[in-house]
Amino acid sequence: MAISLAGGEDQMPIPQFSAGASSGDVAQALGEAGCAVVTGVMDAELRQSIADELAPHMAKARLIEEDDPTKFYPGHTRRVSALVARSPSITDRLVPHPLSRQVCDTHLRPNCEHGYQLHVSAAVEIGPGAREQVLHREESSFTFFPLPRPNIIVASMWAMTEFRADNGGTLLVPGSHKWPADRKAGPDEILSAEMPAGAVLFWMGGTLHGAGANTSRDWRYGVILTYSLGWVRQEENQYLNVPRERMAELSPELRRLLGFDMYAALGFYDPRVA
Ligand SMILES: O=C(O)CCC(=O)C(=O)O
Ligand SMILES: [Fe+2]
Repeated sequence: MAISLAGGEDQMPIPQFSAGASSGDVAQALGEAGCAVVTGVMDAELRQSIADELAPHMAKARLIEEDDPTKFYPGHTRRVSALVARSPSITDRLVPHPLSRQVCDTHLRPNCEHGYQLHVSAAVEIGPGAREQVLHREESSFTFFPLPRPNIIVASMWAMTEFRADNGGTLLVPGSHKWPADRKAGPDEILSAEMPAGAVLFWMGGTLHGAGANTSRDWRYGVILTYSLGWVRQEENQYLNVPRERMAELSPELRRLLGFDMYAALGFYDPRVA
């Protein structure tokens, strides 16, 4: 599929901010465009710590060598989830990042008075030769609720390396979070979220997006953290992906954010057993 960096004449661009921008402005732009990039929010030291913590897991992750066009995950890619179990730096510094909190406070909190939760954690490397991922919406598990519906998910992608149109940078369709479910994106409506290493990209649960094709020689590396309303089931099963001992070490705030808490009457437990 051809992608256009500038987009068609009528296509709104992906809003871009730098680190000092007001998080309220970022959240507002995200609500309007369905996506937004903020540069300079993850320094080289933090990226290195994350890369070091994940390196043994990435090395063991099955590299999907052969592409199967019927599969959601393209070939020549590597994915590792359970990042709370595997990376203290992601757990402590990215999952509860103030910018993510602000964006989720704006776009999720109004629909979940008792709080939102981590929905998915995944590190994704896109290798040379990877094809485009099919465009999709993170909210596709929740189509039971008719449109227009309250926002259920906010997604973020933390750039460990540069994201470019030629190395598998995430493709986005700005504005598509307000489209009817069956409207298809034309080539002029699909933009690549180009961003330097250390940036973060946010998108709404209803925004069409997917990993781009990698026609370069470089690997594109990003950390996906998505958040959902506290009353829906998490896509990644944190109860099984976070070992009990690790969970016990976390602050009450972080435990709540990971979904290890009651949401009103949901998820009750007996502390004498748990
Ligand atoms: O890797 C990317 O750029 C996007 C991946 C994605 O959207 C997904 O796996 O749900
Ligand atoms: Fe996705």
